[in-house]
Amino acid sequence: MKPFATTLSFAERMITPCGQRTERRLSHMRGMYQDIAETEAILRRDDPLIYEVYAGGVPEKEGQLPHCLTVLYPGQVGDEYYMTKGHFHVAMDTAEIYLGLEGEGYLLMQTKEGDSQALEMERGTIAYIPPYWAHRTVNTGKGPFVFFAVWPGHAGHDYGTIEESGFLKLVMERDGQPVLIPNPRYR
Ligand code: M6P
Ligand code: ZN
Repeated sequence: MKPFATTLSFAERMITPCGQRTERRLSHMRGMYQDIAETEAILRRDDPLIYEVYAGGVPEKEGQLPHCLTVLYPGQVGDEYYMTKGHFHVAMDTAEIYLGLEGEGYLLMQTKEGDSQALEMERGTIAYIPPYWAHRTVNTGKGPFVFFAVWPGHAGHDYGTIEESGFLKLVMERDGQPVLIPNPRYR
């Protein structure tokens, strides 16, 4: 492999050239939002784009540092703000760094032992996700929440655990403000 550089376009909210662009629509997140009836009602009308991920083109291999740009759009399913699926790393003892670039939101984290933490993120926030912590971002702002992420190449994405158990905390709008509440469906 040879050294290379790519361009993070702040205006266009993308990395060029981009290794791979992944689109997550509401239909890819069925059952992840609290209000399942509202999810299905929205899906009968439309399939909104929740977020996009632009990969920087580095292979997910030991020794490498894959990185990407995530653009999480503003919106809600019922009272719950748009969010990413969230994941643990398959290699649990691997960390990750997020750098906030635009907009605002929360970084929700939790361990399999039931510890939970939420960090507020905005432009300039460097958030450190330690080994063993699952991570999900939530957009609580009016515009796109955009952040850059870097993680070890052998980490791998485990989505199944979160699909089954959910996150400990939900980020909901109450009286126009984001509030964190315990997830009644967490298992
Ligand atoms: C961040 C990183 C990526 C991740 C993306 C979207 O940019 O953690 O590895 O893919 O967010 O989150 P998710 O994979 O949970 O949908
Ligand atoms: Zn990760």
